[in-house]
Amino acid sequence: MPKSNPQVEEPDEKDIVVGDRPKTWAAGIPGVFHSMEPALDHMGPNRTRKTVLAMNQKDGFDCPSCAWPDPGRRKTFEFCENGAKAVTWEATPVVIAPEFWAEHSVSELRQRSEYWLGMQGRLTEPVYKPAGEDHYRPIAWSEAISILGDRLNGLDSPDHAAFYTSGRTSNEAAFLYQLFVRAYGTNNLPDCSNMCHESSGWGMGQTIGVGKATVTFDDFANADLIIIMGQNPGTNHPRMLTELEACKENGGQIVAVNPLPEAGLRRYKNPQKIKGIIGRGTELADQFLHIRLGGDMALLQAVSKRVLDAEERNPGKVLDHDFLQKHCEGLEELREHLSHLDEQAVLQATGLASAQIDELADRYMAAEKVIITWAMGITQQKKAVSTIKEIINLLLLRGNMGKPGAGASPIRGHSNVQGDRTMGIWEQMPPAFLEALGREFNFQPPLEHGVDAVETFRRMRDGRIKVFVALGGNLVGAISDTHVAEAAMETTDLTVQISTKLNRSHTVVGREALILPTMGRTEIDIQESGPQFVSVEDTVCAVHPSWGKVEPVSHQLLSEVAIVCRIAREVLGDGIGADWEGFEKNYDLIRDHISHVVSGCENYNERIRQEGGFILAHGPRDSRTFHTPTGKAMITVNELEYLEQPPGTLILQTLRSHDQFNTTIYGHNDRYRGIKKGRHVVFVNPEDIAELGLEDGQFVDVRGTYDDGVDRVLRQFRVVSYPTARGCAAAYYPEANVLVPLDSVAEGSNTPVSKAVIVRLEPAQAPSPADSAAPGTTASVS
Ligand SMILES: Nc1nc2c(c(=O)[nH]1)N[C@H]1C(S)=C(S)[C@@H](COP(=O)(O)OP(=O)(O)OC[C@H]3O[C@@H](n4cnc5c(=O)[nH]c(N)nc54)[C@H](O)[C@@H]3O)O[C@H]1N2
Ligand SMILES: Nc1nc2c(c(=O)[nH]1)N[C@H]1C(S)=C(S)[C@@H](COP(=O)(O)OP(=O)(O)OC[C@H]3O[C@@H](n4cnc5c(=O)[nH]c(N)nc54)[C@H](O)[C@@H]3O)O[C@H]1N2
Ligand code: SF4
Ligand SMILES: [Mo]
Repeated sequence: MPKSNPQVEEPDEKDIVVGDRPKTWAAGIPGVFHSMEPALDHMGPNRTRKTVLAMNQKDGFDCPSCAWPDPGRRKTFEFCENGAKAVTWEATPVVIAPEFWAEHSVSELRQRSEYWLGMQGRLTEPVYKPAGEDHYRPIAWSEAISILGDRLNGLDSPDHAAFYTSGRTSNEAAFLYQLFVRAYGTNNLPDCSNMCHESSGWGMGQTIGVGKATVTFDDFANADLIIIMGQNPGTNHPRMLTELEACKENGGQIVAVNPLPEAGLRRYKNPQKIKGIIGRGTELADQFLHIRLGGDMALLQAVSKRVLDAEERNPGKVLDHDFLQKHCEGLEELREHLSHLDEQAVLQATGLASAQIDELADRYMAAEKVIITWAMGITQQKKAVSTIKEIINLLLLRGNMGKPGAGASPIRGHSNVQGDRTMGIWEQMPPAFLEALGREFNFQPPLEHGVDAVETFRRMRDGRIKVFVALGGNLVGAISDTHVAEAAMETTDLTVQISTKLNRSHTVVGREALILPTMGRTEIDIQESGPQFVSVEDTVCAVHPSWGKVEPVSHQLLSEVAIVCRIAREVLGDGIGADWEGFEKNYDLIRDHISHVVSGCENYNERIRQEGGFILAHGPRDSRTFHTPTGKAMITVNELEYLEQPPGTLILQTLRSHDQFNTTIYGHNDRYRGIKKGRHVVFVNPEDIAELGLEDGQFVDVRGTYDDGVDRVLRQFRVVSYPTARGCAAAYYPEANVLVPLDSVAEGSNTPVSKAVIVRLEPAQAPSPADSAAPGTTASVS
């Protein structure tokens, strides 16, 4: 039964408790116990049982949190602590009551934190904020859809609208959404991937022809060596630890490359095993490289150089000549380029010692099957695309691609972000896809590329985007340069959010605004032809069905598919050959079209119903086939560049705590890093604290140094002495987004550089009245 808004208490940041830091192990009993607490609090045992037992099971729903895959053989509990948090956050019976909208103005909601907004419960009815008013009010679905249709059809050009997607959206909804947007006339389809693994897509696409992992689930347990770069699996992909443990048990080794000694990279207490419950668990990392932020490109080049030098000393013994000759090109150019690599520059860039790099190179050369995994520590850097190309270089040298236990593995974030791309959510889909789409639905899709996430805000700023529609997510909360982005969003005429719960993007709006509430993945979706399932793709290209299991929290909710169909009918009428009414009634009809349009998804309805779904074909992984212009994998030459750091500054990365999913804040603890009851902290190496004349626990203002006339400051953050690499610092996203300039983006992918902001720490000053914009993120634009 629905319950209404709880009294939500927010901690006073002054009461932060800083305990042991960091923890030396992840998961185990406290992890599982901790995972059950919020569920039992809100949902009661029945709903908890229905959700938790169905999660990641073959006849259940896909965990809506991260994109880590499921094993072929499932256990009774196939989830982790953070999966449980995501599911209970969504399946909560707490709902926003109709009176809420009269009680709270938009300006007042804007003063609330993400935590408070999310804790208000599920959205259940469409609401509308008319121009000139400061309150949303409930309206009928038909009225909401007709307002949106009217505004879209009233624009001078379809390119004056942008249509965002976040990565929880199902394949079916994503496919229809991009079809609608293209039939409406634009490729303006920014998505969360633009801020996430976009750099991986480019780095891999340009070298091996596919932007997706070249490994399968089973490869992790069978690798001789897994190198984990710029990723914190203990928090962000927790069940990956089980596969890392399996790798160790099979005699494999693990190397972690990270400026922070993250708990999940050190030791793992597997809650499904006795030794994880009462023992010390499994030591994970055999080698830990405490790298300086942004130093990975230099490290990779230095390892490749050592591999090439070893080959020179032992001709024929080190490189995989057969593989290189048959499948790659560019080896000589790389050899020539790296022969000039400046070791001093490498040491400066990485903060490492030569002996540490030697050790990594020796491990790499001793292993026959190597996987390199990575996430945001690599992709959100200025040189991200080149760094990923260097990962590919290193793997290719010894043929670590297209064989069991080896490969390149970007680990995706949102549970279906990869599937959404497969379905055409991209502002730059290739002509072959657009042609197939046009043929199937009898229209001419626009060919000109659309805007990505950063470009959306630039165009808003210039008055060129007037209507903004979001299928999930929280774009103003997630994008860089909060204040610049929010000011841009407020120039629009209409903002529309299709959401499960409230977040900051519902409070920073255009002249008019709509919120359209939607069902989540945990909920049973019944349409005219009967119960429906949707499908998703995980980080290793496994596509499978997802069946909701609990009663929807309100009968007024529509599924994402239904919402997209109704908008499309309103805007397009019978304009293209698409049966929008039929799609809403029976999702099989959508999948029939997916079969015809999306390459690799032939016979989709049949294959998705096979037990466990199916794995998408992948040239490099399956047959060492490379869809590049030359038909070979490209070994590339990339000019080394690393961060210059003026004296007195630190390089700041923005990252996730253990109690959040992106902009969703579940709680205020970061257990593995020893932080309780607060988020306004900046982690700094003790030697840097001393050198800067600061003290552990002191309050500081964190000031960006980017020189474009905007003063970017985070006020009143507490310095926490922490073993991060020298010269580096860390603070939580999304609060620290105020410091990341909109124009500071990765070369070639346009992804915000969220992991390398040059900052100064100054003793804290009292906040000024101009600092009122985002709660908890007092910063000002001058
Ligand atoms: N519980 C939970 N799970 C999640 C999410 C969540 O918010 N919460 N988010 C999901 C999403 S969308 C994504 S994209 C993933 C994100 O997963 P991660 O990429 O693991 O997330 P971050 O917290 O951004 O952590 C970045 C890691 O990279 C390291 N790092 C930063 N800069 C560098 C660098 O220059 N070099 C190296 N070698 N390391 C560096 C940081 O110290 C940190 O350990 O997680 C997904 N899963
Ligand atoms: N500084 C900094 N900025 C970053 C990052 C960083 O590391 N540092 N990381 C970047 C990354 S990797 C990413 S992926 C982006 C994330 O950007 P987004 O994907 O835009 O943000 P989320 O916080 O995941 O979105 C959460 C909201 O989605 C809605 N939602 C949840 N489930 C559903 C659903 O099933 N359907 C619908 N329609 N809505 C739903 C809820 O309203 C919820 O409030 O942020 C990026 N921003
Ligand atoms: S590892 Fe990721 S997908 Fe798997 S249960 Fe945990 S949060 Fe969910
Ligand atoms: Mo992400």
